[in-house]
Amino acid sequence: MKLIIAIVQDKDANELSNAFIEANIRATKISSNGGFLRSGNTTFIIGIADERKTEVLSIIKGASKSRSQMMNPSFTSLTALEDGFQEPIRVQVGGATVFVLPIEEIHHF
Ligand code: 2BA
Repeated sequence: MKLIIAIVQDKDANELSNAFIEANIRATKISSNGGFLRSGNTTFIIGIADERKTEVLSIIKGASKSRSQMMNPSFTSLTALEDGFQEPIRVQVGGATVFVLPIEEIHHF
């Protein structure tokens, strides 16, 4: 079995949840925050049989769009704060960041 951890943008989370339900894929949804932008994103945890890994990845890929977002650099560095106002910069976010790990054991008690 595999543990798939997928970080997606909040805007894509509902479509992805629905796609998982439709495909009978069990997933846990966690509200999370990006360390860089410090804005909300959504993390899905999915435990899945090895042979369905590709299917899950393709569902995630299909639901996750890449978008650009403006950010204020002064939120990310003290030096920038000391230097005063800096122009907002455009950051490309997503589609999805996905980690695939082996599962040693799975129990439902
Ligand atoms: P954030 O950390 O808020 O990052 C949002 C976007 O900002 C990233 O999009 C990337 O384009 C940019 N970015 C991140 N760190 C940067 C840096 N040090 N310098 C310049 N630009 C930077 P994505 O790469 O699509 O990542 C989207 C979200 O996925 C991230 O939100 C974070 O929550 C998660 N993520 C991405 N890579 C990760 C990793 N290696 N480990 C854990 N979480 C990760």
